[in-house]
Amino acid sequence: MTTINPATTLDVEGEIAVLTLDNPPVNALSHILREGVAAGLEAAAADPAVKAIVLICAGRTFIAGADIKEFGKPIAAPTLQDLQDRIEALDKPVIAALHGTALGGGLELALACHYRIASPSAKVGLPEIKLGIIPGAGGTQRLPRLVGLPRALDMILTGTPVGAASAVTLGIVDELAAGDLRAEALRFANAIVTEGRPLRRIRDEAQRLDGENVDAALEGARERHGRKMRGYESFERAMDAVANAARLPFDEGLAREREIFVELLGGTQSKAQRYVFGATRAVAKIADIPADTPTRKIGRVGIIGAGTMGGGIAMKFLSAGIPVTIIEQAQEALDRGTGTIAKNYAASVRRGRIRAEDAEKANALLTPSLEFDDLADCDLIIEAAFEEMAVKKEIFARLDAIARDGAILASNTSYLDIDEIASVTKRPADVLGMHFFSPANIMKLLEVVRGRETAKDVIATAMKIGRDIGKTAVLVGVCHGFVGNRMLSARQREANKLILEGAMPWDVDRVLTDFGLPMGPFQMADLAGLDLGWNRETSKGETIRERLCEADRRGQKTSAGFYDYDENRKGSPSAMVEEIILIKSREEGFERRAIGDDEILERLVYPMINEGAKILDEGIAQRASDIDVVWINGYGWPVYRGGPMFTADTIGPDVILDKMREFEARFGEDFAPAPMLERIAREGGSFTGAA
Ligand code: 3H9
Repeated sequence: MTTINPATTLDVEGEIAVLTLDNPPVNALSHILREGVAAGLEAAAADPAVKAIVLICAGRTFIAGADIKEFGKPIAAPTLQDLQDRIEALDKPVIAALHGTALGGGLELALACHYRIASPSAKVGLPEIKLGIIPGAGGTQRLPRLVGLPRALDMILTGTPVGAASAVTLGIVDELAAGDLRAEALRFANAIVTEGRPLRRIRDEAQRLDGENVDAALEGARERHGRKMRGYESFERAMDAVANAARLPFDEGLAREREIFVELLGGTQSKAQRYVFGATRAVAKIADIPADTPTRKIGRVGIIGAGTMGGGIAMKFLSAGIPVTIIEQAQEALDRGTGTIAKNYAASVRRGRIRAEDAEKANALLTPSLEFDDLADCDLIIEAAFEEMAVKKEIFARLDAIARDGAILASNTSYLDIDEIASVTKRPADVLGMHFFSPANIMKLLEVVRGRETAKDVIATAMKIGRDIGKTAVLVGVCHGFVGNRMLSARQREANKLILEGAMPWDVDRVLTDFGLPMGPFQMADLAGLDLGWNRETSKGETIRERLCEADRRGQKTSAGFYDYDENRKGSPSAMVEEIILIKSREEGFERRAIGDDEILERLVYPMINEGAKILDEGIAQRASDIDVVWINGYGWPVYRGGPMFTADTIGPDVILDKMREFEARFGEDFAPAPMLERIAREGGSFTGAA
């Protein structure tokens, strides 16, 4: 065995040279690896005894792509394209042996090889679009030559990898390895040599694209993926690049791809998306709780409350194979809750999202009960009852009496003080918040709320179990509304003022959806129901919302709220709502004025950023990027804008500060700048250090 460099070794077995790459954790194509591949290829090419070369990786995966950490820096030779050129110029076959995830530049390198063999569990894909770029090493040109335009568009526009078996069917991979990958790759390489198989160069295989209807393929892809990718610059650019595979000779298509790649890589969207990639991984790291902190075993979960929230939370655990005891106070509510869970699973089976036997397995793990005492054997108990402190306190006092020693007691409260809830127990170290977002079986975000006395292993366990059930868990501190809802309140306050001053709900919502959010505050309110916490008997009709409820406009469920809804739940502006707003405006003494889109956006977003600065200053969030992860995963902040704090950095903290001061002079203390915003603006710094 020859060591080529710390990341590369070369072995010759009979007539086959095996080049093994080892660059943990994911074999990213860093400079050291590129150098190793170049030198290894050269040595194998020069050795007359070698008839074929196998390219294989050590560790958990084949090359997972270019090294994201090298982006934005000058790329030192040899480049990935240099390596591909060398492989394609060789007169000995090169076989890529794939396992784990062969992604991005990793798959592109494999596509420049003459043959590919893969472990059955391997996945291959071009996920560049998720980083706001397109494949930059021939992926948009070689993949369509193998699989045709529609399929290549699907893979490149969604970034979703395909499994090895599909990759064989599609022609991306030549063979599945029946056993040990290295041994199988050697066998395959020997067969290629013995049979004298040709040196396949995908770049020369244009026949698949002959006669493809390019426009129809693009139109189809736009229909399938366009809505989800609204606002992403990389989408149309990726379509262009792939279309070039059919429209231009290989080298011209490759050159265009490169131009587009470089342009996108230098843009704000890609910067934001790459920042989010890092931010999403950073949330797991907690300053005073090392990664190796022991966690508690969670064998059974208890859930108090079988409403929409409790049921959704239960489904996440059941789907992960964790038994759940769910309790309610009345049989009817319990039946309704378990019925909804069963119905949701049935719908997922119908839509092909899960297999029938998995749904059955999940349903079988659910134990419904009316007995509080049945929670006694649970390791984690999540309270998802009515959002009122007295109710929570009563429940936690009862839990304290029956829960087993070491059980974790969590509240799903969205606003309330965890320390106050914990204070009614004799075990505040075992108490914390686990704030799920509705619908809990779908939304990715989980805010893990750390109380004053919460034990470190309790936090570590909650963060881990969150990840185990597929959530993005973010650690936050105690305050009214934690990170997400506290910032949302700042936005809501301004939205309510804007409609009194002169805007209409649909103006406000449109500005935010144009910005890239899935919906605005009034659409969101209609969806959640305007009567949350409203009571007809005690309603004083003081707010617009109360007046809408009194008019039985209680949101989407009554087909009327801030909007009128048709049978497809499509909302349209309502003359009645306009009237109600105009009356209320007059009563409050507002002289209505035209409010421009810029002002609407600044009035909604800047106070959120200001609140984010306070949250950071108070240590409620560990880092600015955690706030961004909350907003992306809990509220649909567009990834291509990187979250509110990254957005703040792209606008410029000084610009935001000036505007806040102007608004403060015009509209009062709601706009008083946070000390941290002032400090960062003064120092010319940034919140995230990444924009
Ligand atoms: C590209 O290839 C461009 C080309 O077309 C053109 C070039 C000219 N680089 O996710 P994990 C780190 S674009 C550097 O927790 P998992 C990651 O930050 C690239 N580092 O593990 C983390 O570090 P830390 C196209 C990377 O098992 C650690 O590895 N490729 C890279 O859950 C573990 O990661 C992609 O977009 C990278 N490329 O998932 C693939 N990838 O421990 C991106 C990961 O310090 N990667 N790291 O936080 C992934 O999708 C997942 O990481 C993967 C493993 C599925 C591979």
